[in-house]
Amino acid sequence: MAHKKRPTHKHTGKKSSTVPLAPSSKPPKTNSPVEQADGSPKPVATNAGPAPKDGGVPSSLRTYNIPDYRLERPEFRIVMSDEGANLEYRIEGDLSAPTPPIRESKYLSREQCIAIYRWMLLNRRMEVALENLYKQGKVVGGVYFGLGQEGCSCASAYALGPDDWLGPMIRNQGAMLVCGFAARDIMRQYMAKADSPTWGRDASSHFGDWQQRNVCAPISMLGELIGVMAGVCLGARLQGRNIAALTYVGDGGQSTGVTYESLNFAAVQKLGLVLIVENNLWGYSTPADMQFCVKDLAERAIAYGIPGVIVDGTDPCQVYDVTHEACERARRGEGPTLIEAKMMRMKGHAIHDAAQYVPAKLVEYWRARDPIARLENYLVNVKRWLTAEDNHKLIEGVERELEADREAAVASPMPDPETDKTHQGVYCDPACHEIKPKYGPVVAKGRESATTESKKVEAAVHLM
Ligand SMILES: Cc1ncc(C[n+]2csc(CCOP(=O)(O)OP(=O)(O)O)c2C)c(N)n1
Ligand SMILES: [Mg+2]
Repeated sequence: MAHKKRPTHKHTGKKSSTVPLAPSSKPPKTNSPVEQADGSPKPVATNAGPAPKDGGVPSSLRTYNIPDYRLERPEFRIVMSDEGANLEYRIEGDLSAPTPPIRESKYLSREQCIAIYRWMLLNRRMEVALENLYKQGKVVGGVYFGLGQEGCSCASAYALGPDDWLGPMIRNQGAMLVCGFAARDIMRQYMAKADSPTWGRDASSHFGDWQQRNVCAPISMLGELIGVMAGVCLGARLQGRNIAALTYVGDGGQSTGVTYESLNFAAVQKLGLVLIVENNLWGYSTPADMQFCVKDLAERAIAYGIPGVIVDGTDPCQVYDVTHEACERARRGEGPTLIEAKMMRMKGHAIHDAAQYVPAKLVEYWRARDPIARLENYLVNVKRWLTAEDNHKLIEGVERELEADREAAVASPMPDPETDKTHQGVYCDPACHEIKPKYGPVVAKGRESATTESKKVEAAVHLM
């Protein structure tokens, strides 16, 4: 595996809030009735129960709030009509609302916003290139896309610090770019080339880099990566450090048993897991409305006893701000956060799926909320942080980089099983590499009592 040091994203010194997930900056003007007078989001009240006759809250009923940063709250449902060959999904509700603006970030500087925009562009253009490579017969297996989800993927990874970890899933190729993989690494991987991150042994997204970039490989069994990332946090904790570990699960995958077990474990142990539930409205061809009964998946946080928050997954500023605050919480040792990012998967499940089951009106609605077009408009026309000419140059730069990477990846050799003696091993053996703690000697430490004297013990835990 080619190792490259994990890039770090310098913060501009804009201070973070110590109150987790409570926005204070003035958002852009909007007609949307989703804000309170001070500009903070009107929380979603859940589990309120019937109001008592005198207007007070009865002591037996509890009320929970989930902050919701979105600047619009679309109200529609995807319902199934008919059956068999006539099965059809249709929309019930209103899809006529105008596209909301980008919410002003509390933390991101001009340079950082532009950097995220560039990552998103690279993410998208790389996936277009991958689609073409597939059509040219150069890809071994399928291709997965994060179209429409680039803002969520790139802006969340951008919030990670140098000691934090990433556990990407299939829609998070953008996050892998942000965390130091090059487009050519991802392209080589899809083409199963000899110099791909797994030397041609896997032909899609199952690769990471635990040595340099702090990236755990995706796990196809949905939800399983959450426990691994909780384990990474626990490993770091045993070495005396609280870190943030960011991972993702879909609206479908979040229903798995292991998601519950892992998040509950992280909550109880106060591990720095940052879980983004990518609610992209579809799990394969099943609409989210047919997968669960809660209105918002962030509500699930209540049952774990951790903070939950809703963001517009097509607004990178919202995604960055909540992920940044969740990471800070994690690094302070305050435990996990569940972030629900609402958006739509704008292609089929993978390249083989034409997604004809998705109602055209829904595609139109979300296309108007394209994260790249909106951020571009925000940077060029709203903030005037990029001139049209600079934007043009930036796009050209991305295209040049991508073309060079595409050419390099195509020119890479295929593996030769006969002659490749170095990379035959599928499993690690003791001679393969040394497994050692990353942050320091393992210390046994009481979770709650920082005053308990730490006891140094032999490194008994094999991390990763
Ligand atoms: C435990 C488990 N069950 C089923 C699958 C098969 N599977 C792979 S992707 C997928 C749909 C996932 O939908 P979602 O979690 O919403 O993620 P999205 O593809 O929308 O990003 C399914 C059912 C799996 N990989 N793992
Ligand atoms: Mg989904």
